[in-house]
Amino acid sequence: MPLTLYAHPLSSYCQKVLIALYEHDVPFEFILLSPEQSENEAEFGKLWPIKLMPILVDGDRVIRESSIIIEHIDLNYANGPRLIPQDPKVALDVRFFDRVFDNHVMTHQQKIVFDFLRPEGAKDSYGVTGARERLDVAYAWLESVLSDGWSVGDRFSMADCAASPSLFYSSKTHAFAGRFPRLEAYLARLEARPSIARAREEAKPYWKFFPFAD
Ligand SMILES: N[C@@H](CCC(=O)N[C@@H](CS)C(=O)NCC(=O)O)C(=O)O
Repeated sequence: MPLTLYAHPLSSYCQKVLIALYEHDVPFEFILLSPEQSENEAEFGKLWPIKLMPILVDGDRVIRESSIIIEHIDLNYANGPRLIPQDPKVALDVRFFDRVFDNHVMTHQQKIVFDFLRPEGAKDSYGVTGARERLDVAYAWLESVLSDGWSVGDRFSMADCAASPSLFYSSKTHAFAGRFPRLEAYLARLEARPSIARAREEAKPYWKFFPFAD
């Protein structure tokens, strides 16, 4: 039975999973989640009442949470080098960096975007200032640990799938160009990767909906 991904091309966490699917060249059906496709949204809500995309349906299994989806793809459909290395110690590093990009970059950059979308009178400038401060701390830490390769050594991994949308979007919401050269160079390497370029290309028709689009 083919895999089915419920997602939207502009969503950062969906891009994270799309990159993994493209890395392994896994065929799947894409179900677009958007207000215009209410039947898709209704089905999605039944499969995952928390309603955070993406989710992957594989036969009678529903897999939620982007990192778990990538682990599932890597475990069952790997086609080429694994995104979670089989050496458990290296795998732990990959999972750690995956958490860093999700929790300490993506979360704060999303806070800035969601606050921008709030109506006047409901904005949280204190929270946004804190998010920007935390991003600067995360950027500085990443700058101090990143090498000239990927997040974990010289092997592309799940951590890089997470890094790509996190850093791409945060570079728009809270710029690091000119301040953190290693981070900037790492994002450029990510953007040149074919799986990532493809995900980015597919998001282009929706780019106008991103409030910090340039
Ligand atoms: N921890 C989740 C986060 C997923 C997430 O935040 N998805 C966003 C899109 S990037 C979403 O569905 N937002 C819809 C909403 O907040 O209502 C994961 O890793 O899959």
